[in-house]
Amino acid sequence: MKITFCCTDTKAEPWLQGLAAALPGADVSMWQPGAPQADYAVVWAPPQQFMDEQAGVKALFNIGAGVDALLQLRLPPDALVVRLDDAGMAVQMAEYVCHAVIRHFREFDGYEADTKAGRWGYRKPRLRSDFPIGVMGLGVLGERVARALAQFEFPINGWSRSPKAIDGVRAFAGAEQFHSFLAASRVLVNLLPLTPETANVMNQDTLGRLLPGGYVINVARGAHLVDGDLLALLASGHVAGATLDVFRTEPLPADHAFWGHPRIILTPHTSARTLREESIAQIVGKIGALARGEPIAGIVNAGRGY
Ligand code: NDP
Ligand code: OXD
Repeated sequence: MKITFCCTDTKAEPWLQGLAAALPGADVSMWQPGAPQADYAVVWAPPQQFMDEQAGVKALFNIGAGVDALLQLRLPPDALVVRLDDAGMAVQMAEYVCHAVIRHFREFDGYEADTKAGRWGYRKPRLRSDFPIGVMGLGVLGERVARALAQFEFPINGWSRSPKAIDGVRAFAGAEQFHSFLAASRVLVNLLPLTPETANVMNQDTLGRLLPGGYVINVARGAHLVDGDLLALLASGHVAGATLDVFRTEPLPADHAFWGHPRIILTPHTSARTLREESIAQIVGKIGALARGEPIAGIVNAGRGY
């Protein structure tokens, strides 16, 4: 069996070694233009030339959960597109979002500023019931995040395409329930895939529907958020602050207004990192299942975009 590896911005050697160790007998190599046809491909943002040359692969294993970059390419018509399905990302996402919510809700930045200035002062405790949290996207990551937040006894709303039943989560579904979902939420967490339907989903109109003093946590993709609309809502006070992990252009350009904004916390696309060992184990397990003709999780529906 031949495995080709073509991942931009990724240190290839440990992946090649890990895949080779987990698939004894397989020929695992880094893709180069003109390389022979492989059976399976492990990819992250490969060039179009890779797709054109490797048109006979049976499956493309994306080493991330989001496939928006991959689906912009012309893909081999018969190849399965398989995304990472948790592989250690869900717990990281839950940590990140719970941290962001609690930091805001408990006003830890204010306390830090106070204590740095030598001030011993109390703030009036906020009521959890005043901080309903809306989680957009209740898939592998969103459901885990919603369940983790529910453990802290916040009211949780969840929004997805199809209806869900998750303990502790008030579920909304489809375009027709989107506005009610927003109107019932003060904190908005984005865990949608980036598709033509979800691009720019956080804009002046939608963020304007959150309860006043809203808080925005974007951990999905930068193109979900209209940057200027968030800045305007921060300036008007309708949105109190934001924690942003993803941006339209990454790295975030040095002159972008988000840098240094007093009410925006930034991180460099790090809320849930791909963990190599877990990911290799998952991909190798799926290659084995496909070879045995068994079903696998994480197959992308290209028409739906995720
Ligand atoms: P899933 O595919 O498991 O879940 C997607 C969810 O979004 C589903 O609940 C789906 O609804 C819902 N959804 C999709 N389209 C719509 C729509 N038009 N309206 C309403 N709901 C919709 O994805 P994951 O949870 O694994 O990942 C989510 C995203 O997180 C990834 O696509 C990626 O962009 C991002 N990500 C970011 C990382 C980071 O480090 N910042 C790391 C990993 C992922 P339904 O269930 O009904 O299909
Ligand atoms: C992913 C990501 O999609 O890292 O996995 O953003």
